[in-house]
Amino acid sequence: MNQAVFISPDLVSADSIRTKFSLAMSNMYRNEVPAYGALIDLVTEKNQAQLEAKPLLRQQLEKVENVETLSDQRHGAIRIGKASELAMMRRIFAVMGMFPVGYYDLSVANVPVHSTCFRPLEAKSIRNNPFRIFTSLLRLELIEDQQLRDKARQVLEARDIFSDQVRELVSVAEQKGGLTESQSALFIESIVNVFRWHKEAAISSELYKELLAAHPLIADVVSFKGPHINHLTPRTLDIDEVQTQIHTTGAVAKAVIEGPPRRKCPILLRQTAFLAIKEQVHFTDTDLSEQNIAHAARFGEIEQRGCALTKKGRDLYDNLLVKARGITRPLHDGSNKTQYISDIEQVFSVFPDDYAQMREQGLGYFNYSLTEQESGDDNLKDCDIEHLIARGLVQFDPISYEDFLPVSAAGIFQSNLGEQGDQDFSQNPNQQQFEKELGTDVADQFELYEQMQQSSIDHCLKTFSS
Ligand code: OOG
Ligand code: NI
Repeated sequence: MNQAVFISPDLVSADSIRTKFSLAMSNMYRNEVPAYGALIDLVTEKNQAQLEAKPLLRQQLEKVENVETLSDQRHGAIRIGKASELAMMRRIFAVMGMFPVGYYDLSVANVPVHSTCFRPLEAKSIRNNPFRIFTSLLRLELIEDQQLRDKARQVLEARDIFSDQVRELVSVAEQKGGLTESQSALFIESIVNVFRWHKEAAISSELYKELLAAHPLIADVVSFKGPHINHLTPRTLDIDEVQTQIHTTGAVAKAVIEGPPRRKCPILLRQTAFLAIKEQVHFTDTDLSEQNIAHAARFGEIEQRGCALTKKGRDLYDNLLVKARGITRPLHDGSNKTQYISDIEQVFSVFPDDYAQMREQGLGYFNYSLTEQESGDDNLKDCDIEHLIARGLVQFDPISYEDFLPVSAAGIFQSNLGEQGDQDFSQNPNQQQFEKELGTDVADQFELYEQMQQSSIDHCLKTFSS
């Protein structure tokens, strides 16, 4: 929308729609995948125990976020099949205050998709509710077998994953600048329906097997009538502890935690998951009573987030990760897990595990705020932020990383895809094409963190300059 629209007072905020949507997704997924409900309960219980045992941690968290909703889920993921679906997703997520940030090329990891993360952009909206959706678009053009590519394209071209109600409500929101309470309830209900599981496949079991052989991910996207949410992810305060307990949900834990090793001062994002459950699917050529093909797609994940890194910090992280994985590549069966953990910890020992040092070396982004200390009568008008910190008037806290990590995402994809199929995909980014199909450019994560940091600095300086 280019024109300024008149926002009527009976419209609800995009943040509140996102919050209700996240909750509705959680309820739907708990019902459909009971192990996910068990995982949320486990995470909630462990987070509660941490908060009770560590009042200091609670205090720190309260400064930057809403502790009441700590154990709510933080992200989910969908995989979609064609450009028009991606463009519509962009419009849908915008109604909930979620905008595309970052471009992820997963072909490097032998997964034929490229992705973005739809998420809130501003500190205030993130604090209200950080829920984000990792959204991947299948890249049919990467399938070598032309016949198979054409068959898959035909199936996808024929499908329409959005109801008329979805389209109408999105148009209303765009025209009016938002939705009323009752429209938003209808909107959430109709969007949750888009992401439901469909037991009845859109294709024959024969085509399913062909697609599966090409790549399990292609089968997952093409076979179904809609882009089922493939996982949701609550946030844990101690991912190492919860990892050892995932089996109590009745599911099987992924072998290793993705991302940086355990640290005193967490950085970026650590994730682990339970492996996808196998679900019976009815194909167009199978009798409903003949249930012999089980598809593994839906799983549950947990995440622990830490400090967002600057370009310099991120380059260091990426280099250390490559080095660690060069020494020991973690195997899916977990057989070299102990070795991998010891190697990655060793390699990362050069990354300072201290926020003050990370800040001094320009590795992380921080939020600056005033301390309780009185400034006295001194004239601090032209002081810079370092001086104010040295005087104890300003403090800094890490800005939380809100995005994803491509190597970790690939690890999550792969742990659930089983055998990788016949074809090797090689690195093949095409951000331009992705943005064209999305209908807009994706935002740059570094710019967003930089702005958050700078506005906190400006706020502090302004206080002393008047
Ligand atoms: C998405 C995997 C990426 C994460 O947490 O890194 C992701 C997928 O499997 O579709 O969600
Ligand atoms: Ni995930």
